[in-house]
Amino acid sequence: MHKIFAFFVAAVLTVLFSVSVFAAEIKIESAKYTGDGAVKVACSLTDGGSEQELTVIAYEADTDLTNTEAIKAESYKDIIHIDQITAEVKDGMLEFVFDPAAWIDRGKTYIVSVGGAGLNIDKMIISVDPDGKMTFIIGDTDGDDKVTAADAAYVLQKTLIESMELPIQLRSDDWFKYADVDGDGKLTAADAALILQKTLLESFSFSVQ
Ligand SMILES: [Ca+2]
Ligand SMILES: [Ca+2]
Repeated sequence: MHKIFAFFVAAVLTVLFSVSVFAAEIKIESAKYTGDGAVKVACSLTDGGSEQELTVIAYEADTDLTNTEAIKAESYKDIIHIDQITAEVKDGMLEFVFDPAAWIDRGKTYIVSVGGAGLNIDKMIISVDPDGKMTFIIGDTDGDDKVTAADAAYVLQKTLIESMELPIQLRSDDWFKYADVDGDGKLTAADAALILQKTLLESFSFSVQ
């Protein structure tokens, strides 16, 4: 009986161990050039301990693609940074700053890739400058290159809680033009309604487009 119990405990521990090793998911929430040569990255992490070993690679994207295409494309040019760091995890979030060895040019597209043992890999465009190549679709307030009901929900939330930051705010200083889809200079429920309309009717176009 004890043997069966011991086997059962071992089996449960094995499952728990493999879940804890492989279940942690990292997601880059923002990756932004600080203006003084460094890049600041914030990530959310599930199942993390108090610190996490990370592998960080940043590279110049190869082509003239959209943000999503550039991230999907495996081909890239010069690696501008490669590093292994230990980041402190607090409330499921971690932040780190790195200084790319190579100069970051405003006219190019850069991608930061973060991963580690037992972690998935997540990638994001580094926002170098609003005048640079990084652009989003009008109405895409979470910056995933698609206009969905989630974008409308974010706008509605921001009209209710002004201090709330839209995901696009973390990625572009030029965020307002993507959110104020009726172009009246204010962010209101009307903008959210129009974004929702766009998700229902593909042919619908915003007045600012
Ligand atoms: Ca979106
Ligand atoms: Ca508006």
